[in-house]
Amino acid sequence: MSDAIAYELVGDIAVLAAQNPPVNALGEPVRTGLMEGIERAEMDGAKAVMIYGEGATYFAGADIREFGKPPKGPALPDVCDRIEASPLIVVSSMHGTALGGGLEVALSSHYRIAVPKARVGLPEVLIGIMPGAGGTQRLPRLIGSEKSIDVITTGRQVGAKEALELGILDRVEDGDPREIGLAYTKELLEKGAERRAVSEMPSPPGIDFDAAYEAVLQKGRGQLSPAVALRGVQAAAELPFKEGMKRERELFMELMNTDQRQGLIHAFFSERAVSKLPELKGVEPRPVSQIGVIGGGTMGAGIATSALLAGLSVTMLEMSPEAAEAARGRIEGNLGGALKRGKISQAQFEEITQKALTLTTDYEGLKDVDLVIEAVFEEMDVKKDVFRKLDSVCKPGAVLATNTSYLNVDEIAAVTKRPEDVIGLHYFSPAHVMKLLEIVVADKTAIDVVATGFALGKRMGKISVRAGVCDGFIGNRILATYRTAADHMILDGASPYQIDKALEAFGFAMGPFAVADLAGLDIGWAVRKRKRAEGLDPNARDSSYADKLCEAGHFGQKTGKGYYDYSAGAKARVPNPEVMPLIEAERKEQGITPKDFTDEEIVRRYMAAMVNESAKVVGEGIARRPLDVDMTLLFGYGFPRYYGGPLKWADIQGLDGLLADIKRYAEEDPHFWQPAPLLEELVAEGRTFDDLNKAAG
Ligand code: T1G
Repeated sequence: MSDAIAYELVGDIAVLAAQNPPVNALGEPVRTGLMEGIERAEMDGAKAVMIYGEGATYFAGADIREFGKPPKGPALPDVCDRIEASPLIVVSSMHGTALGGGLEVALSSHYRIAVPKARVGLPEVLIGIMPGAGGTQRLPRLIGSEKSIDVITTGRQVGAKEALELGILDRVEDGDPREIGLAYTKELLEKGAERRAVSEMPSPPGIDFDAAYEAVLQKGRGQLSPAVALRGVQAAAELPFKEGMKRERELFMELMNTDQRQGLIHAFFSERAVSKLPELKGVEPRPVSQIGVIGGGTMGAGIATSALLAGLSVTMLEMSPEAAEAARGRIEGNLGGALKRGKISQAQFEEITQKALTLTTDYEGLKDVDLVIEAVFEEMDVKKDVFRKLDSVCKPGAVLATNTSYLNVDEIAAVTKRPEDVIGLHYFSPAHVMKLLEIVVADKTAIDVVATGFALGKRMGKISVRAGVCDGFIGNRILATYRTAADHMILDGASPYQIDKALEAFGFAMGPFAVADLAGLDIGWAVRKRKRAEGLDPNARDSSYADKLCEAGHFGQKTGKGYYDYSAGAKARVPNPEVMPLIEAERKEQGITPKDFTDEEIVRRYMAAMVNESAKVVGEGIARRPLDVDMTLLFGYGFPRYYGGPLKWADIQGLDGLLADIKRYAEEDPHFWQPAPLLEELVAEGRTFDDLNKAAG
């Protein structure tokens, strides 16, 4: 008997307990154990079988680590069919998260009970595939086509209460999953309940599947799995069960062979691996329960909101009572959003705003905090002044963090007597919504301060990425490069509107110029002025058309005009007629004869610039691994998740082709298109970025 499923006969009931921590994934030993357990129960003359999970959860799905490897042991659809076909009554008792193949095992049982906190779902589309063990055939027979399309194409988790109302569960009862499972099975036996095979239930009525398919495809913004999964639900309505299962298998294998499956599974494992650094193994973070935030503007208020929602107490320091009150207003506005979305209750809102949040205008108010995050004006002298004051006020061992988005954290640390306590915590606006946190480790930052940063990030629900010190750290440095590639294409003949459209067709929610309008064109203007003041390389291409747009007072959405004219609303995407004349004048001034770009060429250049800079960032050790760059771009810059990130995308495209493109582009502009040494090395050795991820452990 496989030890992944424990077998025990309790009276007439055979109990099968999953023992495969941490999530009872349905790996080969578990599937074999289930097959053996059902057979043994029948041999033992049991009257019923009760299946449940030991530890954190009922089965949380197939073992994703098996994908792409040769199949071993019984296939899950066969295990489900064997469970359902048993002449004994089979009951599943669920807790934790019964997801994917886990829910499919439960659906092949004859009765389903769960504890109130249990959640069920078919999240396969989130990793680029679809239910492949009967979920698209059994669920619609229980809850109908439309509700199945919602559950399956969103991959959302369904709470026990809703699952009961939908008809997925037969009963919800508090208690220990084993106990409530046994009690319910006994009750069914006493009542003489019959086996109840879902596959023998009638097919659900059909709907306009083609219209539903189009709607789901549109919403997926290029992601295939939700729409393909919907065709599985359609098969349940139109075909007998066995044919429907064959159709499900065909569609499942179609998705299993897509690049998007590789990209989404890379994202799944990488978002967990990115915050696990070998150097932090066994390092104790410093205890943090009270934090200080300096500066209550959009960023500071967002950071304070995120910390308050994570159960920390926050002292907000502003320069005047009025500014402090304005900060309180922003924080309460953010919390009001959480209240409206049901993330917090009214009582929690009051507790947070009346007790956990303290305002002060005096640095003394920070003398007892465990950690301070400074979010003041992005100006080095201003930040240095703040850190001198913190150095004199904060208690020994307090962590002193800067939220700077590009300034040199070593330089800031150097003005304190405790550089080992200084770190960068770069949040992304709005800080209580965006999941990315760049943890910028300066030369002298102590290892337990790094561990403290990661512990704080985890507590705030962030995806934390370790970054080294350079201009723009990981994300903004790479952004600056691919944005420059877009600007060069404008000078050479493409329009901002064509570039936005091409990149939105590639999968970005918004193209770079629409994003710039949203963030504010004055930000890019300030960066260009700073870089010119620092001294531009004479070989670097520069342009002034965007500065002229700002000089005319057009900062994007916040002023009503930027690349687009927002008088008809943001969605209308009406080009601002003042833009193209500025661009045409610039081309003439620079003696450029504009050329046509295909959308494909636009995407290729844009991505080549992104990949090349990403390879430099990894090669220089600013990012620990390629997956760190992938997670930064996914969680901070809207990179389409189904590609897995720019470096996963590059691996799938083929690094040799990308390097060849870069070398070709370098013939026109050798300064901008200098191939990354790491990219050249990988191509020469026939290795991939994923090889580096694996080598990093
Ligand atoms: N397979 C393999 N490993 C898994 C796994 C899985 N399904 N789920 C989690 N892990 C690992 C995870 O990588 C981490 O490892 C550890 O378990 C704890 O996970 C036929 C084909 C269940 C809600 O998509 O959503 O069924 O980092 O940190 O926050 O139709 O894990 O410790 O080494 O996420 O408590 C469908 C995916 C599969 C569920 C728990 N199922 N998992 O969250 O812990 S496809 C899923 C989750 C399928 C069938 C198809 C979450 C969780 P490590 P964790 P958590």
